[in-house]
Amino acid sequence: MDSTPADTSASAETSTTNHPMAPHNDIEAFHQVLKSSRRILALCGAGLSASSGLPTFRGAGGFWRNYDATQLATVRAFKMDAGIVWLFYSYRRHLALKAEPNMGHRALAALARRNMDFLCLTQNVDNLSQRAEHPSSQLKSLHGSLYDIKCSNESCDWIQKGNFDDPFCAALAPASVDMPNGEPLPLLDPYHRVKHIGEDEIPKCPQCKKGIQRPGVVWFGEDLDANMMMDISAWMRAEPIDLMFVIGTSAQVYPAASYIDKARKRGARIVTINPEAEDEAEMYKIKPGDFAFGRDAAECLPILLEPVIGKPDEDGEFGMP
Ligand code: BJW
Repeated sequence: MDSTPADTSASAETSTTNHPMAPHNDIEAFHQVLKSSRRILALCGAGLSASSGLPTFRGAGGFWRNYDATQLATVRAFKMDAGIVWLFYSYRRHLALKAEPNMGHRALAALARRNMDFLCLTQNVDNLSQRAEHPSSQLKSLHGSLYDIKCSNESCDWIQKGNFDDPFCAALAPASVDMPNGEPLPLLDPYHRVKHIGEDEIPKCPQCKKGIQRPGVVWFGEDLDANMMMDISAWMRAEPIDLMFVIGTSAQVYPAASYIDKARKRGARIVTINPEAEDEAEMYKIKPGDFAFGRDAAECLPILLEPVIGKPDEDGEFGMP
């Protein structure tokens, strides 16, 4: 049990009729709220996978070679240089294949197995929640998957699910190199020249034979899957929401971030888990009745969810309900 001293800030002391007073980082108080919560939503971001060794998008680690990762996640970048964008995604496919789901992924998966009314929205494309055996009906991958492949021709609907080829194709082999003794991968050094990869070296779409294959992720300016969005809206409208977890996300990208306010309007108390959550600049986001834990998600989620999922066994498994 955490022994963090009770917070005495103004926001933590505020209370409303619906939300009894509780310090924002009081684990005992959070456990009481969790035990009385049935409909639970989560929004996850790159910080959930940080402890598995996968870089986040913004802040430290948000650069790949000398490119801003968010600038590479665009149709424009792919049209300008499909080869460099594919190298970025091939590297991330390789890294995520080697990574292991952490205790945060496992704890959320265990919560889902125990509570059919828990829905998890993940912005992550790394497949780690799936590998932690999060039930697929309770997991919505808002931004697609590194392991889905689509056609770059907007009028072609070809999609291949679950392609784990590593390297994805011969030209992308430099992104799948494992260096001895933890030496840095030459590809990551911006001063290391990489051979230009032409579009003719990237596999063509087998259906339309016009477009080249591209990662099945959602880039800026692209719509999220319409059926998935409708499912999420239906879930949110069906009944009030008791609690929403906001885990390891900067909540800067829409429509993902908009689910926080939507859940709040449906009655949810918000619990944020993010090392920055208790920074002074972030405290204004904590409304009366909310919780915020400025900690690593992998370390914190098992503690927060313990009243529902129990303690993990020696293999780090929460077992079946
Ligand atoms: C830890 C930790 C530890 C570290 N434990 N935590 C409304 C207003 C304004 C703009 C828009 C709007 N609606 C739509 C837009 C446009 C745009 C948008 O949101 N722009 C913003 C930049 C303002 N959105 C879109 O274009 C979306 N499409 C869309 O809306 O279509 C309709 C439309 C089209 C055109 C115009 C208008 C509407 C699509 C968004 C797709 C985002 N795609 C990416 C790439 C996916 C593929 C890939 O992975 O490469 O998704 S961008 C990138 O950001 C990726 C992420 O999923 C996403 C969110 O990032 P995330 O996960 O929050 O990561 P970070 O790095 O930002 O934060 C990590 C956090 O973890 C930090 O806070 C750390 O502190 C924390 N952390 N260690 C816990 N151990």
